[in-house]
Amino acid sequence: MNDMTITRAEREAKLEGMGCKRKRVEDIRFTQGKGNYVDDVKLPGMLHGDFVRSPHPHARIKSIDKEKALKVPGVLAVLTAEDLKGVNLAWMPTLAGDVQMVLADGKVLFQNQEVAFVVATDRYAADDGINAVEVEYEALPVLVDPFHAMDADAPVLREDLEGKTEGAHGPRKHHNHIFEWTVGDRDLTDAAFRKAEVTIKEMISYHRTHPSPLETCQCLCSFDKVKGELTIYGTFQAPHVIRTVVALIAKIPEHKIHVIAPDIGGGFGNKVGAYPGYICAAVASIVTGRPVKWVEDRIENLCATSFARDYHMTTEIAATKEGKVTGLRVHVLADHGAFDACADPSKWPAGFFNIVTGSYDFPTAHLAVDGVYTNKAPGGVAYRCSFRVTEAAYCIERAMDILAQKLGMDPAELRLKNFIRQEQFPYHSALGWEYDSGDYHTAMKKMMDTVDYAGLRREQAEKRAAFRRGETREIMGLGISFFTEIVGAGPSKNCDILGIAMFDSCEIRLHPTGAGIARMGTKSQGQGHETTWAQIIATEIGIPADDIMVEEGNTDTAPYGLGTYGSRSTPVAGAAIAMAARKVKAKAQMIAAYRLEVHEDDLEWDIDGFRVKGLPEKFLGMKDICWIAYNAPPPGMEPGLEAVSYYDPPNMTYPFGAYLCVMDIDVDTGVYKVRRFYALDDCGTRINPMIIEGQVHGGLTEAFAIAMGQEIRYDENGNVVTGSFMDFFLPTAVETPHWETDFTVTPSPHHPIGAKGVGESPNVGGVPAFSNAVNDAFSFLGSTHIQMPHDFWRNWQAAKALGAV
Ligand code: MCN
Ligand code: CUM
Repeated sequence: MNDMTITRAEREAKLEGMGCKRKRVEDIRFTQGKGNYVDDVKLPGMLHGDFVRSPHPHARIKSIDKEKALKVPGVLAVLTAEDLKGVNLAWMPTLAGDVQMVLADGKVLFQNQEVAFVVATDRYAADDGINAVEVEYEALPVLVDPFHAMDADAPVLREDLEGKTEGAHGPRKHHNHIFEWTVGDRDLTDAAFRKAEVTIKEMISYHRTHPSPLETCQCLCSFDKVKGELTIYGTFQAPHVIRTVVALIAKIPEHKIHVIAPDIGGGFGNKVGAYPGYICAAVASIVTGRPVKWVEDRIENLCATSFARDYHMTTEIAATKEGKVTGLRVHVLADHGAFDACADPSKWPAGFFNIVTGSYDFPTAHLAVDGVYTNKAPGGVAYRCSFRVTEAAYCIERAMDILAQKLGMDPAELRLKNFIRQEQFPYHSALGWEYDSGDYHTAMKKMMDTVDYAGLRREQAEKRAAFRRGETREIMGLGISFFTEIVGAGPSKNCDILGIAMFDSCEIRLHPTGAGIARMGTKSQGQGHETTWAQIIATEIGIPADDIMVEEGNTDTAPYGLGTYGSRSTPVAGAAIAMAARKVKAKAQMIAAYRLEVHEDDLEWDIDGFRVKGLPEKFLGMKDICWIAYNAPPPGMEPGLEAVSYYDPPNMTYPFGAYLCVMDIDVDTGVYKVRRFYALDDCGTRINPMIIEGQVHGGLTEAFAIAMGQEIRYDENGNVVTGSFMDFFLPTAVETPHWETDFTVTPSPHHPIGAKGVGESPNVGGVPAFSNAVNDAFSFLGSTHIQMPHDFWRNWQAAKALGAV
């Protein structure tokens, strides 16, 4: 019966549904040290594996001598490529259609490459074993600079591809070439450039970097010889995909593989791919008959598992002298390292980089991407990136500022002039996407009003004048970024991973007493899914979020899904949750109609139950309906109340945002200070504003790190020189600026609850804001583009080169 003693608002508040700043339920265990991570899982008889890694970036392996290592107390086995060949696992397929060595086969192609896997009774013995393995190398010429990868005399890196003129994505032009990917209309774009009144051209590099989850990559494999079953605990962002890949390459029936991703201490894309450690631990478990754990250390994580970016983007814009853009031409040189192990949907060798037209109405555009091999670690894409959208946003947002500078126009004004207008949505971009919804002018103006943009520009003009008069050594920069993202891979018509369509799923099962469990194909690594998914269900079916348990990450119980990355969970699984909830609700409505003795159509939904239209006292709450479903369902109806939905989205979602960074730089030291950072995000319907804010804070901090210093750098001999937290910039609370967040709400028209993704937006939008701030600060001294990362030393170098020091 309806509880008439509480108000509608109170009933609604009790649900803690969508829009509520519900506190994160998972934090109860995390803040008490009760999380359960892979390294917390300990199985009887468990062994530990660790890698012998190459000190050389490019060398032939003359010999590997295991003899001494096998005599080290505690060492049980040493695996090399020769051993893996016996089970056909010396090489493994990558998600990008390439193959990758699991253990060095004949030669090594990057520093710290996996050469041998030592298995021992504990980690210390494994480490002693590693030091006792004797490997004889013959150094080969090293290729570091991607711009020389396709030189006629460039060393041959991939001997396994010798003579192969076709790659996974078409013809190869050179022995170090991986693919060329082109999109757009070349002739129309060339014509636009011929007619242009103003053009700009700049080579904009987005340097190589790496995510830094607190928990590194790791797994625990346990093969049960009697049952023929393999259980893998791992830090996996996409557990089902791992299960399918293992079934395909290890030839174990898929139902006999149990993949469990327990709590994950951050992923940021680092845990999408498959790494040699997983294969070696599995093989070692099969060989020894005992569980084998592999846990990376920090240096291994930074140097060997999936890097990010390394895109070198030659960018040209054609425009009228009034500042209307007429064409965009981009050529990308993509450094993929030794193997193309990019984690993209299979058909997209450069991810969704063709979102590079950004938020602007470009009538025509052309894009070409060349992927090349170098002697660097493989990987690509991972790191809060939504498949190269980060690179694309940086490219266009930097280029728009360069164009504004050439036109002598304010960069905000140039953007306002070229935005896709609200009435143009759904908008078809020149490079092939259909943007679902947006209201860019409103967001931009809200940003400009809130920060007093005009006032900041006046202050900057005064500071510049004072600098010229020699009254100050500080310069001021305003960095605008207006980004459009594309997230929610994806519609099966254009997205798959190794042939599996990129849908996602949800199964909701309500119990007799009105509580329930929901299971998804996604896997939270810190995004708070246990909190937010229950909120969607609460609003959809009127059961309080606290009464819904959310479970992810166990392939035996979760419905098949493609996992969490590319901010796809809300756009895809979030939709599946709403659809499954609606199926449950439809059955509940039949039960209510039967109980209330009316036709279903005479019922209306009212917060937490059904009411007979026009008869407010005739009400049946969802909790009661749950009981009835198990106790006395209508005749002919199956008992129980549950549903599953596999959701294939009709389109992706296009969140956007307007960011502004105000920065002061001391030219004599290069020391910068982020005085203010404002971030307005529009991710459509907001499920949990507090979680969104947390996502934005985290993503902005990563963007700050990347733009201002974080880098995986190689010296000219191929040595990694930033392979530990001593040299790799990881901002702490001391360096991190204060974040101001704001929002507008433009729902996605095709998503059941109107929500778009948000997790990656702050990284996508943040990097150009920081870099534009630095570039804007220096622009009045005559510079057009300074490459990232903008650390103190490089800022000082820039000031010196411009004659300011
Ligand atoms: N959300 C919301 N309302 C919206 C959109 C999202 O309340 N309109 C909430 C969601 O319910 C979810 C969170 O925000 O709890 C992030 O949702 P979404 O944008 O769909 O992104 P995913 O859940 O798919 O997470 C992936 C994204 C990626 S790709 C990286 S990389 C990243 C990120 O999330 N890695 C993270 N944020 C991270 N945050 C933490 N703590 N740890 C990581 O490893
Ligand atoms: Cu590319 S980082 Mo996130 O997609 O897991």
